[in-house]
Formats: sequence, structure tokens, C-alpha cells
Amino acid sequence: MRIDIKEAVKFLRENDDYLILMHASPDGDTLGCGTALCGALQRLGKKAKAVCPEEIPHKFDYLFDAVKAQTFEPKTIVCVDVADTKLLGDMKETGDKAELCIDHHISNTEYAKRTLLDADSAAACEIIYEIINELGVPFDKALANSVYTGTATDTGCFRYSNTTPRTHRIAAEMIGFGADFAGINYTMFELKTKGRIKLEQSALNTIEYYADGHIAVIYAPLSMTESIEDIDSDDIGALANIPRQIQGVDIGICAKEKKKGVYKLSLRSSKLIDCSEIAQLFGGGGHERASGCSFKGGTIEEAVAQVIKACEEACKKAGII
Ligand SMILES: [Mn+2]
Repeated sequence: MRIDIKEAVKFLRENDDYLILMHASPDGDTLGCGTALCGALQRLGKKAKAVCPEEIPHKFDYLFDAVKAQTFEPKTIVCVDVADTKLLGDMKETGDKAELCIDHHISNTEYAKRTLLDADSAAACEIIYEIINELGVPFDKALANSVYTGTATDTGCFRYSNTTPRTHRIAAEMIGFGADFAGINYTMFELKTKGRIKLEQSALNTIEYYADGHIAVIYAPLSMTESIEDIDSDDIGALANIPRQIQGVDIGICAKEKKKGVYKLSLRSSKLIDCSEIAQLFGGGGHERASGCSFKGGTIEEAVAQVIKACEEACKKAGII
């Protein structure tokens, strides 16, 4: 059932003992949502914890300043920025019992009993911002850092076309409440470990072009990622943005091997292509300009070949080739 902000806020007020689920391969938006919502509920005197099925990269540690560790038996499951319970990894079954999902992915499968979806929000944190306001919880520096992080990271530091005047207004308001925007943006967009640089060096060597250079693929097989120390899932995920930096490329594909024989292909596209449609062909989803899908079995090259074929079709349809 689809619900609106007011209904979501009513639900959050009426319930307690929240388990807030954030998606695997956690990013700044899901973690910003989880910590901000958890912190806001705790400030209302409720019990809440925000958990992620995968280890959270240390660069996000500061987000947890917004929450207190609480021990209790969770009763109410809420998913944030989770389009599909498949994105919850080992916690999928818990996610299938979600009472509420707050999300901005157009591909949301509406698995939760109640879904608050706003696909016009660049970040799910924009919806969390509205919820915190409706709950009447005043923003402090920690909550502001969480909401700011979601808006900054899901918009590539306010550079992607999903950014709206509202995104900027919310971010500006968070800066007013003390969000450490300079520190957050340095950590999220500039700072790299030596391992990350080494990973990029190796991955850049794998770039291949298709469709007259309109499609570019970058690879991150286990043989590469396991041989480099000091990298995390976020470092590997960031490779997805490299092909779209190349002039003339309309679709960038990043093929990473998550586990032996399990591949995640991330797609990034120019405004000429809707890459969520391509990902959906393979059971994935996402946004118009950023999407992903997974493959099990076979080789990474076989998975890539299937997606390239679909990308070529999309390029033909768009009149690019
Ligand atoms: Mn998001």
C-alpha cells in the first residue's frame, strides 16, 4: 500500500522498538537515512537501531554520532533507501516483514506493508528530512550531518541531473544546523586510500569500448580486488563512475565479482539512455541514470556480454548508433 508523509509520520509515532534496515553495499544515502531516522525516533523517546547486512566502511563512522546504542527486542521493521529486499543480503527475510519502506527508487517492488515513495527526491534523505520535520524533532549537528551526507552522496556532490532546487535547499538548511559539509565532501569525494588508488590503477587497465565508443566497460574481478589491501566495498563501488567520465561514452558499465561466480553490474548513463530499463531486463533496477543488476554463475565476461547486447539495443533505439 502506498502512503504519504503524514501517514508515515502517524505510523512512526504510533509504533516503537524500530529495526531500521539499510541496504547492502551501503552508501551515504541509505546510511544517512538510517542514522537520521533512528536518531530522530530516539529523540522522541522511542527505541530504535539502524542495521546493515554488510560491514559499513569506516569513513561513514561519523554518521553513527546521530544514534545511541540501545538494547531491546525489535518489533517494527522499517527499510530506508531499499528498493527490493534482494538488496538486503542475509537480512532479506527480515526485510520481507517490513511494516514500512521509505524510498526514492522508481523500481521499488513495494514489498513492505506500507511504502512511502518519492521518485522525485534525488536522495531518500530528502524524504527523511520531511519526516523529521513532521515528527517535530529539531535538527542538531549529528542529524544534519546524516541528512546532508545522503543528499551530497546520491547527487555526486550536487552534480548529477537528479539534483533539484529542493536538494540544495535541504542541504543549505543542514549546513545552517552545523553539518560539516567541507569535511563530509572531502571524505566522500576526494579522500582515497592508497589501496583505492591501486584499485583504480588496475581497473583502468581493463577498460573496453563497444558501440563505436558509446559504451565503456570497467572490470573488478576477485583476482583484482582480493589482491589489493586496504580497500572496501565502497572503493569498488566507486569504480562505476569512471566510464561515464569518458568523453563520448553514453553507457558506462562496471562489472564486479562480488563472490565467486556472483557478479554485480552497475550501469551509468547519459541523458540519452534510461539505464534502469536495461537493468530491469536482468532482474535489476535503479534510477534512469544509475542502475544495477546481478548475475549468478558463468563467467564475468558472459554477464557483461549479455548486458552489452542490451545496451547496444538501447543505443540503437535512442539513435546513438
Ligand atoms: Mn538513495
